[in-house]
Amino acid sequence: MNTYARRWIPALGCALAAGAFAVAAALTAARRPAMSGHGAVAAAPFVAADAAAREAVVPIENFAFAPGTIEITAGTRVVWINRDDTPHNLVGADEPRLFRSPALDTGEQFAFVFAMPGTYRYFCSLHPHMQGTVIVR
Ligand SMILES: [Cu+2]
Repeated sequence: MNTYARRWIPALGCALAAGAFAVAAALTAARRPAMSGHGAVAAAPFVAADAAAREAVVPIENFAFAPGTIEITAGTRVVWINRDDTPHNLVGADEPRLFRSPALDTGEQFAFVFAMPGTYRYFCSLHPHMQGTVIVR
């Protein structure tokens, strides 16, 4: 093996490994897009072309939206699920109000598709200190 080949083969190996990792990450993200808000946010660049996977889930736990701020791409459906024993709801904070959910009991969910880029604040009108933000790119 000459010096040239010895220098380049490890570099090629690294590039292939990096590519394989990116594909594996994309597959993982596409199969599990809805387990948490954080995961869905991280997955967004990988699954943007897959309409079925464009969903982000925001659990409501311990009187908080978790995570409180999510970043998604336009067209993503956001699903909030109440994991508390107390009813909560979701109200768009800005006028005109984009959405206002009914009170969600334990295990109930509410979904909204964010079609347009922007920053959308919302809160729980039953507990106004519960606030969240959806950033749509
Ligand atoms: Cu609440």
